[in-house]
Amino acid sequence: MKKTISGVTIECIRGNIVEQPDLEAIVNAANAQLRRGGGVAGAIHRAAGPGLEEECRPLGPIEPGEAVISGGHNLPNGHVIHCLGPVYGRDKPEAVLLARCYQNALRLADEKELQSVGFPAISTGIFGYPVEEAAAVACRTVAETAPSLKHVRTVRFVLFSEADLAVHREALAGL
Ligand code: AR6
Repeated sequence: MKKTISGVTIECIRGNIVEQPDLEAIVNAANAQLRRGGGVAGAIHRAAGPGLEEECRPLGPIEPGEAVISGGHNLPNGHVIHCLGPVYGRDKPEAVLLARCYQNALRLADEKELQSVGFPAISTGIFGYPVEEAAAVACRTVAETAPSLKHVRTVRFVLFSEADLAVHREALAGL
């Protein structure tokens, strides 16, 4: 499933965020301290090696909606963009903070003149954001940000489950 908006191709696939070697940057669903953690963060730190945590330590803590960029270390991707998503029911307004993650991540990628970025479904795991709501925010925000991007040409949503893929496909189709 692909859609091109203002020259930016937005696609949804089922897969693992750490197995996207053709992307210049992948996005981490991070914790405030930018430490290893579980879920996406655990997978990224495991694949990247200890150098990633070392590089990230002085960049944190970050606030919900914020994003910072680091190298990819042992990952096939040159860069990792670490976003702190909102904890659903605690960090409000959730939709604004989640949208800010996508905006800030895309802005950082564009500033680095990167052409391709992969996102997991930020906040929809341990942070408890319902995936239908999160997918709508994610797709809408990428589409709204697309016209301002000068370098980013591919945005890939990488979903872990078939169910999450279906939800994102629907959100993308509905744009
Ligand atoms: N590739 C793609 N998606 C994945 C992967 C993977 N390897 N692993 C999990 N997912 P989560 P959050 C999916 O919990 O809700 C961490 O401990 C997962 O099924 O990683 O933002 C951090 O340290 C879910 O749909 O992120 C933070 O403390 C989505 O990715 C906290 O969790 C996000 O799940 C962040 O929680």
